[in-house]
Amino acid sequence: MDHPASPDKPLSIHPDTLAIVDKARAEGLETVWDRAAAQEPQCGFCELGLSCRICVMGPCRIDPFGDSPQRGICGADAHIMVARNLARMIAAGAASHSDHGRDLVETLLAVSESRAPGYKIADAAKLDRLAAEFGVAAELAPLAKAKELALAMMEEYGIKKGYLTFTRRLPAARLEKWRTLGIEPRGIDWEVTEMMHRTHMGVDNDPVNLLVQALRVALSDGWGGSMIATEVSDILFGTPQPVASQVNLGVLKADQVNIILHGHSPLVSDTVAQAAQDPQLLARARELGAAGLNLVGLCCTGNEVLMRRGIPMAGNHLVQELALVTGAVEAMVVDYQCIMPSLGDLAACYHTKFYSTSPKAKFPGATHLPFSPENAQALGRQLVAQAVEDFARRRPERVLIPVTPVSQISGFSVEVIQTALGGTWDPLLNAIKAGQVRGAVGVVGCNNPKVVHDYGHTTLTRKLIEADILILDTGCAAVAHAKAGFKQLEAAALAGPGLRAVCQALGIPPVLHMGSCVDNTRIINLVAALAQALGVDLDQLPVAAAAPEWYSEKAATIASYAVACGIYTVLGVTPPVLGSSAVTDLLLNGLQGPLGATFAVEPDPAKAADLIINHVEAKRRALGLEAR
Ligand code: BF8
Ligand code: SF4
Repeated sequence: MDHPASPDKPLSIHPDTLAIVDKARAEGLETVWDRAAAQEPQCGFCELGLSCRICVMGPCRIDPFGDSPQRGICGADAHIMVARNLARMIAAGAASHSDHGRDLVETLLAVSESRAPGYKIADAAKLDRLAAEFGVAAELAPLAKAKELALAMMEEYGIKKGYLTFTRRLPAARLEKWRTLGIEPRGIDWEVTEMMHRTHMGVDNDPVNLLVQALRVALSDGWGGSMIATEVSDILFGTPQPVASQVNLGVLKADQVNIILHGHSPLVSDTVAQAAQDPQLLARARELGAAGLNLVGLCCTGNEVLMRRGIPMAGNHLVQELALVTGAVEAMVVDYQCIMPSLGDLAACYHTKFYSTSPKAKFPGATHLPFSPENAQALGRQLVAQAVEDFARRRPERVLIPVTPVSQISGFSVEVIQTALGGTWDPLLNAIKAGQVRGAVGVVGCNNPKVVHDYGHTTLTRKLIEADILILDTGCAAVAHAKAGFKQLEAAALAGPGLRAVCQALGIPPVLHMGSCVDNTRIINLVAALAQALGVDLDQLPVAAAAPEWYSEKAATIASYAVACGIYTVLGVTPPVLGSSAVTDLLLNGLQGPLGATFAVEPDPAKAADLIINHVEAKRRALGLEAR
């Protein structure tokens, strides 16, 4: 374990988190940190990737010290075992994002057929742009165009077409590298399915061949499923624009009905947000003594509604349980991904109702209200109406909202950044060329109880902005940064003199929130656009990525597509690969030749910052730019 959990060590850098962990302990409630401690010591075989339960001849494990056993029962050695495990992890991450994207496409189709009363085409200009990209006739009326686009996007999931349309946004040199290596993605479901096939017992037993396919799976996520999720969400809910909001547990209100939107999809949360504006429901809340209806977000559903509606953010991954322990929540509404199965038990300790809404994701202790495009509007209203009634059941003596919120600016889509620059990338490229902005880094990903909560994100990012590096963030990292105040205009003062001047001239913070984890595709689109504008491949740019506190299979997939795009990527938590020298060497060194980028692992975020700064300066030097 990189950062052993210990009762003597602070669990988090944030006062709201620490205060509510104390409350949970005082009330005898278990949280993620207690369960992490109870798992100690974690399995050393599994940490190294040297355990396998792919088939029931096993489970098998391999002795990392060279003693027996050195092979699984089928004969798989350490390299095969580690590569198969990592490949399956990446396939699961790609499947998660891509299945989320599929839900958006199905809803777009339902809208086009007038079957989805809670949804509409919110950004017709974006619909037009995407329709053109997918070869849909420009003269079609909006709904007919939406239908053709939805059907064309469905083909990206299949096996007929053989390539992904969004990859055509990339420089030809990058596509050529992928073709040479055999990793140009052919179809979203195709790549995931083939990966699962190849990791079945007795199929692909060449670690390099397995990992090459794992990169292709990751790219089918980045330039396929995730990108579809982002782009269709923009069509249905609007392309994000800069929006002022707030963050931390202080966004919960002691005198209001509090509803938390948690998970990853904007589909359900948007209809709840619509219902929360219903004057009748607001009047009923007032009748029951509430001052208003307060929606707040958690995790990436929170990022979706923050980016587009300015709904404040209660917290990130490790705060999800604590939000319930405030005792101030009438309803937690979840869809899927990163939702702890412990939430039902915690909700039951209070008056809180816990609602699961996806037919794909049920939870213990949850009231299951399956949403569909057809019923979403009605169910959104039902949820808000019930939450209002439950306000009367709240026990004020059990409520603790320990802090006041921090302000933040969010909503930096690629479109917004380009508009802020005057419609061209030149001002940003000129600032990079002049050395005012040294480069740009995506700091993304999760929380993990192995790392002091949000210490990795904030330590890394603080050092990078001091070094005049612009930060683009998403997911739980974005929440960490917002809580630290990095998303305020005043945060320009924390940046080095060059970046500070650029931020002040443009009226932006030094850390730009680009959205949820599927919205990491906004970052790769931005990097691809900069490469195109400069006439270089992506690996030549002074850019990098980091996931200082990652935990999830999805994060492994994102990191893999970043590297396959040519973006140097530093992980703060060691992936389970050290049991194979061949796999470890491939990830840390072997991809440099074919892809121009590698992974690095550095648990200390201050040292990770140094790695990244050195990388950015080296890339500047190679481009003939002034370097430090
Ligand atoms: O997709 S950053 S903990 S909430 S996996 Fe999950 Fe990680 Fe958060 Fe969003 Ni992304
Ligand atoms: Fe063991 Fe091989 Fe089965 Fe894995 S696939 S559990 S190593 S026999």
